[in-house]
Order: sequence, then C-alpha cells, then structure tokens
Amino acid sequence: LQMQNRLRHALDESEFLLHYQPQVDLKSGRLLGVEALLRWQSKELGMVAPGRFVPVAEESGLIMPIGTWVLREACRQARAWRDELGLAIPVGVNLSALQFRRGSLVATVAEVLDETGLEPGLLELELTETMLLHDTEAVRAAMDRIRALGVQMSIDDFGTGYSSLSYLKRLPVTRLKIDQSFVRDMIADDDDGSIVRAIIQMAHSLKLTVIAEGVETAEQGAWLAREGCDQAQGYHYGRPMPAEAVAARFARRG
Ligand code: G
Ligand code: G
Ligand code: MN
Ligand code: NA
Repeated sequence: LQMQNRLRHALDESEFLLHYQPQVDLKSGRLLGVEALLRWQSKELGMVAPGRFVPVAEESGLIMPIGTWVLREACRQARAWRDELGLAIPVGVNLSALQFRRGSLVATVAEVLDETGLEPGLLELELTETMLLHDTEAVRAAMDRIRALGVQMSIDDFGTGYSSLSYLKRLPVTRLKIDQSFVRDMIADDDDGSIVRAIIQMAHSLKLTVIAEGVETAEQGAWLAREGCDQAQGYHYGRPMPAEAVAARFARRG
C-alpha cells in the first residue's frame, strides 16, 4: 500500500524515466532498434525495479496513466532521435494486459502518434501470449486497428504461453521475441535448445521475424545465428541505457 501511494505521486513528481536496450541483426551485427524499459527513480525509495512496481501499478489501475506516459515518452524520444540525428530508430514499448483490455488503447496510440509526429512504423507494441488468449474477437479487432495505423506488433516472452501455429497465423503480429528463460540454457540444455529451434522455425514458417532475448555471451549469439535466428537483444549487445547513450551508439553506426 505504501508503494501504491508513492506510485500515485510518481507521475506528477516526474520520477519515471525510460532506458532503452539495443537490438541487433545477428548476421551483420548491425544495430536495428531498441526496447523501452521503464525505470522508477523514487525520491523516497531510490531506484525501484519494474519487477517490483509494475505488478502494483497493474493491481491498482495506475498502469493506465503510467502506460500512456511510457508510450508518449518513447514516441517523443524516437521522434527526437529522428530530428536531432537524422536516425530512424524503431522503439518497442511493453504493454500491460489492462491497457490492452480497456477499449481506449487504439485511440491513445493514435493520439500519441499525432501529438509526437512519429512515423507509426517506428513504434512497436509488445504484447504477451497471455494477453492474447482471452476475448479473441475483441483482441483481434483491436490488433487490426493498431496495424491499420501502421504500428508494428510483437509477441514478447514467446514460448511461455500456449500460442498455436493456427492461432498465430490469424494475428497481425510482425515479430516473435523468444523468452530469455529458453535462451539462458539453450546450449547446455537439449530441451531448451529444441524449444528455441522450434520457435525460430515456427516464426519463419509464418514469415515473421524472430528475436532472441537475454543473450549474454558471444557463444549464444553464434549459436542463434547458426540456427537461423534473425535478431538478438541482451547484455552481450548492450544493457538498457539512457537515451543519450543510444544516440551515441547509433551515431557511430552511421
Ligand atoms: O526492465 P527489466 O529490466 O527489469 O523489466 C522487468 C519487467 O518489467 C519486464 O517483464 C518488462 O517487460 C516489464 N516492463 C518494463 N518496462 C515496462 C513498461 O513500460 N510497461 C510495462 N507494462 N511493463 C514494463
Ligand atoms: O519481459 P521483457 O522481455 O520485456 O523483459 C525484459 C527484461 O529483461 C528487462 O528486465 C531487461 O532488463 C532484462 N534483460 C535484458 N537483457 C538481459 C540479459 O541479457 N540477461 C538478463 N538476465 N536479463 C536481461
Ligand atoms: Mn519486452
Ligand atoms: Na521478453
């Protein structure tokens, strides 16, 4: 409850910030884009990890205004990179189930794009399999409208839910993100290795791009490249970092 009270003031007090984690092409090593990750620098509690406060924000409904702030800030930043550096850097934004279930998401996304002037193709919304399980028709309709705006959509933490091939085929998603729990042990553990290979094949058979999360070593990167995985994200390529550090990395890329 104490955390909930403090979260309630965090927006007004400007205590949130976004860090951005780079994503790379596995074949060329080239930087491709970033995922926005929320950080809470609380005056009273210090730096609070999202694993601790996002669940509280979800239970209290505060994730609605916080989620809209994240969306606006990520779009504003991507637009600023575009204007200041002349670089088109696609940015992924995590959504909570509540944001997706409330009817207003499509309108909010459209409004934020309009307000920030970001080209829609540079925004990607990250959904999870569990968010897509319920209320299939309404979910599909919302996703179709988001795609119609020109916004990209990916499925985050892929492999931890129950998506079937036929179900995925009907959803207008553009990318699968392999959950880091499989990537962690995929070289040592045959089962995890098989799961990662199966997800890569599944993605490609549906003509989707596939990105592995939580890649921490060069060996893992090489293994994934060998298995035909398209892209990677993880500490090996870069930790979540402030916007200025992203700009410097992309400026060096050219
Ligand atoms: O940033 P990691 O470093 O600790 O993030 C932990 C968890 O918090 C991840 O599951 C991530 O998806 C989630 N998360 C990070 N940023 C956001 C956000 O802006 N919105 C939501 N809903 N979840 C987020
Ligand atoms: O649920 P989601 O995939 O959005 O969460 C991303 C989370 O994974 C963030 O908390 C981010 O800080 C964390 N993360 C990113 N790269 C790595 C990595 O290489 N290793 C580990 N252990 N965590 C990572
Ligand atoms: Mn994510
Ligand atoms: Na993930």
